[in-house]
Amino acid sequence: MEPAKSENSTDGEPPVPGRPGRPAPQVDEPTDVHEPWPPKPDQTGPGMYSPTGNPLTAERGARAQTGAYLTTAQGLRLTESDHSLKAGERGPVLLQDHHLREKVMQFDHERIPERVVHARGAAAHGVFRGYGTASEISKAAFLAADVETPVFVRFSTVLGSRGSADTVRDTRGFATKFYTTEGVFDLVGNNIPVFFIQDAIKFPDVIHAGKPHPDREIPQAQSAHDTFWDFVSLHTEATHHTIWNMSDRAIPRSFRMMEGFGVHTFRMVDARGGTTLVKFHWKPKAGVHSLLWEEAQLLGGMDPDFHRRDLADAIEAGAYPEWELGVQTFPDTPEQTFEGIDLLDPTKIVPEELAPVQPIGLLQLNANPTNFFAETEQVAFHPGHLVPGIDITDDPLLAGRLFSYLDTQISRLGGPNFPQVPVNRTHAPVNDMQRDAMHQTAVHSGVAPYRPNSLDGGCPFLAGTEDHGYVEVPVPVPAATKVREAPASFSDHTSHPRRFWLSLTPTEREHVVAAYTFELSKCDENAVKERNLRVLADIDPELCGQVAAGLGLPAPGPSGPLPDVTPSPALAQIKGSWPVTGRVIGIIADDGADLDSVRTLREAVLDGGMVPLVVGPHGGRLGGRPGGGEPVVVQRTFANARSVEFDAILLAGTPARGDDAYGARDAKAGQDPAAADTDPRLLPLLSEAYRHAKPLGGWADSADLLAAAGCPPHAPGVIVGDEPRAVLAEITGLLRYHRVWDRFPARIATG
Ligand code: HDE
Repeated sequence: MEPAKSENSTDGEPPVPGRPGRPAPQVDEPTDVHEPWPPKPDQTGPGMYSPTGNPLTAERGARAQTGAYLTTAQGLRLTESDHSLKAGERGPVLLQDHHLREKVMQFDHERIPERVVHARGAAAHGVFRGYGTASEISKAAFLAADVETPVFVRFSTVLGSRGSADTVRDTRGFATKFYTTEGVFDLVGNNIPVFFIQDAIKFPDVIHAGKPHPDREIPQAQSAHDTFWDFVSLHTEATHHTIWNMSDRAIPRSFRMMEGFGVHTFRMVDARGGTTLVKFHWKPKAGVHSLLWEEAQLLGGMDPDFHRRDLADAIEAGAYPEWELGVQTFPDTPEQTFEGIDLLDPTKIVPEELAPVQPIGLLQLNANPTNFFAETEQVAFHPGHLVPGIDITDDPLLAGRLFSYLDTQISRLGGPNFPQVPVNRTHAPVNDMQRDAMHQTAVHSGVAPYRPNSLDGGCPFLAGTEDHGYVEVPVPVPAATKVREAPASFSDHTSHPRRFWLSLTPTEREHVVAAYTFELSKCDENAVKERNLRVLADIDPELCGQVAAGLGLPAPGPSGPLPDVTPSPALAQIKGSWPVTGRVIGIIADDGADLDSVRTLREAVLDGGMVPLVVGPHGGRLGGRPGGGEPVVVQRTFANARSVEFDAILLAGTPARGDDAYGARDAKAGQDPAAADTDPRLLPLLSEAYRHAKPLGGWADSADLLAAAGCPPHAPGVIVGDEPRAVLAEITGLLRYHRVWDRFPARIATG
């Protein structure tokens, strides 16, 4: 039935400037007033997901937006929604206003408890394709060659609340839900391969120490405070994870440029029942890259959603992020050690040089969530969601997690029926005989939800292994006495952090020193600083000495001989060259620039799989004068752009000075006279990018502006040429190394 003429189409009604979820209007505002749109396909209910991750089919009967009219939750069409029902225009509001009560009641309960850890996150749908290389060691169906499995991946920070900034120094969560044909498999990992503690019973302690202080609830999303450093210095098994957190790994450039790790050792089971111990690794195709600390801090203020935006923008632009899943494999011996490293200790790694990571499949993220709450917030991961071919080990940290992740959903998602939330639903058939409970949405039929039964013909039936039934590996449990103790190997807390330190390049080590110095300087208690220096002294005297110097405290000596370890070059980040897909290029131009070349360049950047952002002196469009060719749309202005948004910056000449532009005069005060002919708002933008070792390029008369900003045209990574495409080609070549590392000549990476 055609909807009746809407109130929106009444003459004199204010114009409707486009609607959420509709294509942006192609005309300048105000837009034409129009009839209500029919519902979009994805407004008919929570969707299932196709192997490519896109919302595909609507579930019949699911309740969501299913009509053009505004209704109550009961489907009653409403004629008015802006005023409460009152006894006269100025009279009291009537309790009988069912619409007001329903609307406010729903609103009062819109929030659910945020996750106790990993509250802040961003997610995407995608697809995983098995290479088949794992099939010799695991019978998991989704690992077989060319099998495509839909996935949902959520990235997160650990300590901050839901509204905290993305670029804080913290571990990042990397949790993947594989909707396999044999049930859901969750790989709930982090971007750091080790953890602070070896036993789950310490988890509340480490998190209480890291979270804001309970009296004032500050600081937010930080480890730079007394309680964190108090705990980690008293509990030195945290040292390895802590040094990773003080490295650049804890301030990633992008979720797309992080490694992921399963942390614990898992057990794979082949079709004949043979077992292999494995550690999972996600390797980003874009390489592992980080922000500089100053960038991370600036972004925390100017774009607290930087990582969330980056992920969504890249996917929307078609620059789909990819990771290879790999495994390190170890023989499943009774000792469960490899080259002397205890595989059950989650504070230890096995260097890749000793056990190479073998690729077993490819993950691609290719669709953004349709609704943040329904998907990203309500997704519930659990390390105990396993499939045939993958089993757990006796890592005591993992054991506690197997309890925690189910338990936490009871208060977070309000009961045990969270597997029915669309994003949590398995794509395999479910016949579980679970019934009732809060938020039950299924209508189960039959009278015999128990086993054995005869009334339902004995159905559902138990599966054999040949029917993909899950069988725990019959691992022998040694005769033992109950104790609250850890094995002796768990007490080595220094050799692995020392290996990490020794494996970094000089530039990365300098960042580690700066991070420790910054964080410890934020502690008020001298005793806490001094105890941490003693921990550092047992890792490396140089590290300890430099941090102590920064704190203005004496450097203690090591408590004993330093462990003799071999560095693992695989741990360093500054090495190799990488694809530039999804990198963001700022193009600075003004109305007088050669806009044809700006347009050509924009296209070239897009063709290279990167994202161009035109930065102009004002919003709207550049050019558009008669005979001046097509105008160019501006995405950022000189007043609102900061260098931290860009991986590289290009200049289409030197923009004219905007004396009368907003803010220009203030910014100019105190500038070098050499800068007099340039727009002063660009100087900090360029000098900041230069300081952060980003490639800078330009053509036309851009050398003037670069020089004024302190970026000499012949300095490393500053490219000035005549032909924009040639300049772009050189800049792209530099971007493959992430930064122009030569700008730190004293600290050039040797690793
Ligand atoms: Fe978690 N962790 N964790 N964790 N964890 C949670 O589960 C917990 C640990 C990790 O995007 C919680 O649903 C305990 C290691 C990620 O939804 C909670 C212990 C690793 C996420 C929980 C650990 C992780 C969580 C909070 C020590 C890396 C976010 C909400 C025994 C291998 C998942 C929730 C998402 C979330 C408990 C240690 C990764 C409370 C008890 C080690 C990526 O259940």
